[in-house]
Amino acid sequence: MEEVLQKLFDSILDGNATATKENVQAALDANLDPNVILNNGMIDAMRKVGALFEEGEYYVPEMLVAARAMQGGMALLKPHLQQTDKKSSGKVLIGTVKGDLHDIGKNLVALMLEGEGYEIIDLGVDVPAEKFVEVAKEIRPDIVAMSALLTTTMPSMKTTLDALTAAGLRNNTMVIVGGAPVTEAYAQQIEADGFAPDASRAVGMVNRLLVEKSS
Ligand code: B1M
Repeated sequence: MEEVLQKLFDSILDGNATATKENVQAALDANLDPNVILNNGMIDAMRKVGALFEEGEYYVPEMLVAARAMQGGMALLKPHLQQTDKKSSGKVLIGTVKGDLHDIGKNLVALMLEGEGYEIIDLGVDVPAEKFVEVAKEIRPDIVAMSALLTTTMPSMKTTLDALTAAGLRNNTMVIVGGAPVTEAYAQQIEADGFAPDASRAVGMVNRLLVEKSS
C-alpha cells in the first residue's frame, strides 16, 4: 500500500480524528483517486477494526473512536466523491433500520446518490417502520433505501417492507436494501425490489429501478 494510504489506514485504526483528516488531505494532495482513498485507506481500516473487535483486541469504545475518525475523514472527502453538476432525478428516503446504530455505510450510500443528483431525505439511525411509513406517505419518495449492519436487525427490514406494503405505498415506491450482512437472497426473500453490496452499486441499482419504473 502507498505510504500515504497506510498512514490513513493506521490513523483510523488508532481512532485519531485529527491525524485522519490530515492524512485524507495528504492523500488528496498526492492526487490519489478519492475512491481509492475511500476504499483502500478508509473502508479497509474499518474492516480491520471489525476483525480486531471479533478477535477481542478492540472493544466498543475503540470501534466508536475509529468510526468518528472515519466520519471526519469522509466529510473532507465528500466534495471529491460527488459530481455536483447533475440535476435531481428522483427522491430517495434512506435510513438505518430500527435497533441499528451503524450509519457510515448508509451515509456513503446517501452521499453517492446525492452526487448522482437524487434528492435525499435521511432519517438517520434506529428508524422504526412507522417512521419510514409516516415520512413516505408525506413525501412520496421514488425509492426507500434501508441499511442494516447487524444480523439481529435485518428482520426490521422485513417489518418495514411489510408496513410500507400495508400502507399501500409500494405501487409507486420501490425498496432497496443493503449492509454488510444483507445478501441478494435475503433481499429476494423479503421481496425487496433491489439489493446492492456497496454504495456505488446502490447508485446503479437506483438508476436501473427508476429507468424500469418510467418505461
Ligand atoms: Co458494530 N458491529 N456494533 N459498531 N461495527 C459490526 C457491524 C460487526 C460486524 C463487528 C464484528 O463483530 N466484526 C458486528 C455485527 C455482527 C453481526 O451482527 N453480523 C458489530 C456489533 C456486534 C456491534 C455491537 C452489537 C457491539 C456491542 O455493543 N457489543 C453494537 C451494536 C449497536 C447497535 O447498532 N445497536 C455495535 C456498535 C458499533 C459502534 C456504534 C461502536 C460503531 C458504529 C458507529 C457508526 O456507524 N456511527 C460500530 C462499528 C464502527 C462497526 C464496524 C467496525 C465498522 C462498520 C462500518 O462503518 N464499516 C463493523 C465491522 C465491519 O463492518 N466489518 C461493526 C464501514 C462502512 C463503509 O461499511 O457499513 O458495511 P458498511 O457499508 C458498506 C456496505 O455494507 C454497503 O455500502 C457500504 C460500502 O460502500 N451498504 C449498503 C451499507 N448500507 C447499505 C444500504 C444499501 C446498499 C448498500 O442500500 C440501501
